[in-house]
Parts: sequence; C-alpha cells; structure tokens
Amino acid sequence: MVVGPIDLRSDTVTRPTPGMREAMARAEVGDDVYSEDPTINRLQEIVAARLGKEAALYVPSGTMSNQIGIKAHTQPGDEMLCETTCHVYTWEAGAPAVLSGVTCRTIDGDSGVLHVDQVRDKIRPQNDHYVRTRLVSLENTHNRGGGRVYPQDAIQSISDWAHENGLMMHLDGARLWNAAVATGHSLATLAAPFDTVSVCFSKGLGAPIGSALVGPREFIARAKRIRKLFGGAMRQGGIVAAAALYALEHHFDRLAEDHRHAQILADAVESSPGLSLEFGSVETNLVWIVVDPQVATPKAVVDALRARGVWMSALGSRQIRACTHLDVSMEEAMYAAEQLRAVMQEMAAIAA
Ligand code: TLP
Repeated sequence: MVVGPIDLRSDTVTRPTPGMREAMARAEVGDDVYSEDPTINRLQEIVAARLGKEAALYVPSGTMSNQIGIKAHTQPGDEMLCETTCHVYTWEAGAPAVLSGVTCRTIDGDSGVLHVDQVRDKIRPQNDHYVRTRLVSLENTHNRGGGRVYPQDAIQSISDWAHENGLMMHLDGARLWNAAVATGHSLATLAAPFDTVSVCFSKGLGAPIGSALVGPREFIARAKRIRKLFGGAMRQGGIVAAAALYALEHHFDRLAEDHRHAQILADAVESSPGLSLEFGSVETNLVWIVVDPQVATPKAVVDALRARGVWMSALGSRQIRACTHLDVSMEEAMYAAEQLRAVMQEMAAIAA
C-alpha cells in the first residue's frame, strides 16, 4: 500500500534513514577549521581515494563546491567555457560572476553534451581586449540534459584539447555516482580527465547535507582558504560527514534501483497522451518530460498529480521533472506511473 506523498521533485528531498541517524549520533567529531574532525578527515581521504585524486575538501553544498573550484582555478577577468544549461551557470545564482569575477561563455550541447569540435575555436586570442580563457566546466550526469551520462570519449577529447592549450578542467559531478553505476566505470576513471571534481552526498546518496571538492593537494589547500572566505568552514561537521560516509557505504550500489524506477516513469510518459521524454530516453534517475501545450500546461499536470499524492516539479513553460531516489520504492514508482497515465488520459479527453 502506498502511504503519504511520493516526492519526485528532486533527489535532494531524501531524509536520513535510521541507520544513517545512528551513524551521525555516534560520529567522532573535532574542530574542522583546525582540520581536527576525524570523521571529516576520513570522509575526505575516502572520497579522494575513490576518485583517484590527491585530496578532498568537505563543504556544505554542491553550489559551494563548484564555486570554490571556479574561484581557485581563476582570476577576476577570466572566462570559463561551459554548456548553456549547466548547473554552475544556470542554477547557481550567477555565482561565477558574483564570487569570482568570471564570465561564462556558454555553448549549446546535445542533451548537455559538448564535443571537442564545438570548443576548439573558443579560446580567446592573447590580446588586451579579451578575457583570458582559463577553465572548462562539464557536468556528469547532466541534469538539464535529462540526467544524461557524458560519453567518456567526448570528455577525454575535450580534456586532451584543454590541457594542450593550458586550460583547466572542472567537473560538476553532483551525480557522478549515478554515472558510475549506469556505466560500470569506476569513479576514478570518470574523474581522471579532470583537474578538479565536485561530488554531492545530498542527492542520490541520500545524505542530508554536504559535497566534496577533490583535486591536487596544493589546489585543495587553496580551496580550504576559499571555503573560509565563503563562510563554509564548519566546526564539528563530522556529525553530518558521518551521514555521507554511511551513504557511500550503504547507498551507492542501490542507485541502480533508482535508475530502474526512472524507467518505470519513462515508460509511463511514453504511453501517456500529451507527454513525451524531452531527451528521447532516460539513462539515470532524472526524467525530463515535455507536455504538449494542446493538452495541458505543466502546472496543471503537476497540480492534478499532487492531488493524487504524487509530487513532481513544473520547470519551464513545457517541462516537468521527476527524480527517483532513496525514498521512492518500486511500488511507489509504479503508483506514480499509474497516476501520471490516469491524469493525462483525463486531460487528453478534455482537450479533445
Ligand atoms: N540541483 C538541484 C537544483 O539546484 C536544481 C536539483 O534539484 O537538481 N550540480 C548539479 C548538477 C545539481 O543538480 C545541483 C543541485 C547542484 C550542483 C547544487 O547542489 P546544492 O543544492 O547542494 O548546492
């Protein structure tokens, strides 16, 4: 039996499990500004090792992790190349401009994916008139690209080109875990083409708080100073870092379930009148849906679903997003799929 709302608005909405809360209650803590929190230190070591990098820095959010990375890579007046719909540009409140004085040169990708041929001519000439092209930022999985897994060969070609031309590579890997589970590649393989990578514990892994920035030891030392500048240095943060450690140990492999549940929703979209998958298919845990304006508005669909206990996000003039996560069971995904079909059949009948 399905009880209570099924919240598919984001994979950030999960609540800590009893086991996670127990791990948090038991966490050994210390003052992390002195680098003396043993739980944070352990988390940082484990994350750096799993991503095949020298060091990691625990920070409160994915936004802060990305923006510390951008600031540490650049000087005011530098430029960053990124895909038009990427999170660091679209959904971080203009932070590259506000916090780092960095301009973003956006390039339209295919489901968020860029190919090296699209960036080859994007380095500004060395000339007093121009900004200095300094950084490339990619996103894997790409949220606004339907949770698309970035093809590793596309990443490698961009990375080879960037490094040959003296540019640095940053990855917004908020959902890198999902990419690893979907492809079977190790996190280290996926992270290898990048100088720095941001990962989030508070999305599919189900921790309440926290992200990590990983990269070279000297870079992470500079990043720690910027974390202080941005107000993100926590004290006994081991309480929340314990949740991230627990999540890494217990919730990584199960992401495959979220991907299966997303397929159930994707099938419902494909068999509902007035709906289609924005990017043709679903690879991970994000389902981006387009609503036919002849049939309904996204808001009308989301409101009707909400009345049936299923919560999704209306994002944009025609789009809806549904995300599967730790707090959505197979039964709930099936129920949500059923409700989606029923709502759309009703709306299509009215529109006809
Ligand atoms: N994404 C949130 C919203 O901000 C849109 C969501 O519900 O998907 N990178 C990517 C790719 C993200 O999707 C997000 C959060 C972040 C970074 C930022 O993480 P937080 O919310 O921890 O700052």
